[in-house]
Amino acid sequence: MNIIPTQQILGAQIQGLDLSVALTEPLVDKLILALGTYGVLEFPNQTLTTAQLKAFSERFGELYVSPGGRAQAEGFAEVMILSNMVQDGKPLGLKDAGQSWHTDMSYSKTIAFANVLHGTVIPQRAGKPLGDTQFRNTHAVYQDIPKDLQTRLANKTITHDFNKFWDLMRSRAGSTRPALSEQEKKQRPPAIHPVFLTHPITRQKVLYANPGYATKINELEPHESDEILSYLFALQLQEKYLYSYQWKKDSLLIWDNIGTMHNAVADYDPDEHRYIRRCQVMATRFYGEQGTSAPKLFNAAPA
Ligand SMILES: O=C(O)CCC(=O)C(=O)O
Ligand SMILES: [Fe+2]
Repeated sequence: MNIIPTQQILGAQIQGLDLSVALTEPLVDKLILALGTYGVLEFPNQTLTTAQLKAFSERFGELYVSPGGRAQAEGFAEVMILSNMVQDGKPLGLKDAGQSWHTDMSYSKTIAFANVLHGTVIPQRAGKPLGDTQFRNTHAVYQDIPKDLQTRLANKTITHDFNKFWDLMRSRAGSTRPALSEQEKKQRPPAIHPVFLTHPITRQKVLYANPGYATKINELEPHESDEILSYLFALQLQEKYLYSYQWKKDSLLIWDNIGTMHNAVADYDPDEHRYIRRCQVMATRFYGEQGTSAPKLFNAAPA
């Protein structure tokens, strides 16, 4: 296996692995270390059945099953389809997933660790791929927060709410997202996490405050909370933290949901097709009863 860093703020390409066959545990541990270090890993030229994608993803931790059952791959509750394609009048998947800056599952008590996506149909125009997935480096953002603010927010927490992102997406022109039912709202109550998390792999601090789900800093007056959240959102949206991943057909991408936040670029039309299968790996291996305030740090098994 070769790890080729992009030399940008995030990202590395992993060469020389066939992900359709089971990897050894030391190799998986090396990938977990690389994921913490580079935030986004691309594995080019992978041919994977849905069962193989699930089997590979499971090596990183427990897989998420969406309670609504939306856009599931047939026969695989843990695999979701991201696609704008329609067959016999039926959408093949979710067509507008993640189209604004967010961190997967920050609204959940059990947060997400890694998202695994395998892209088999990538839209193109004039020879250029469309539908990039963009990332920002939350380790680098933390480093740039002024020391006095780091200290002030060190013991503060943020409420993350699933409804915030859903309502934002619904308010967009052309959205076909239905309003959430009372039951769906109950299935995803808001969650509270520290403003800064200790990353379980790098052991460094990250800012955990994404614009998609973060609604308030719980210990501050509302006007102060609004002011500081706006500041933190603007800070992390600076260009210097940005890495834009341009999709290649048959690439598999894994990203770390603790050390990055992301955005799916909606720059393609309905007849420019995209088809990606996805497994969400939850961070249960790092967070026990204490939740996100006390991570179990990652230790690679001896090779
Ligand atoms: O489709 C993409 O590029 C990313 C969508 C997204 O936000 C996700 O899968 O979590
Ligand atoms: Fe996402």
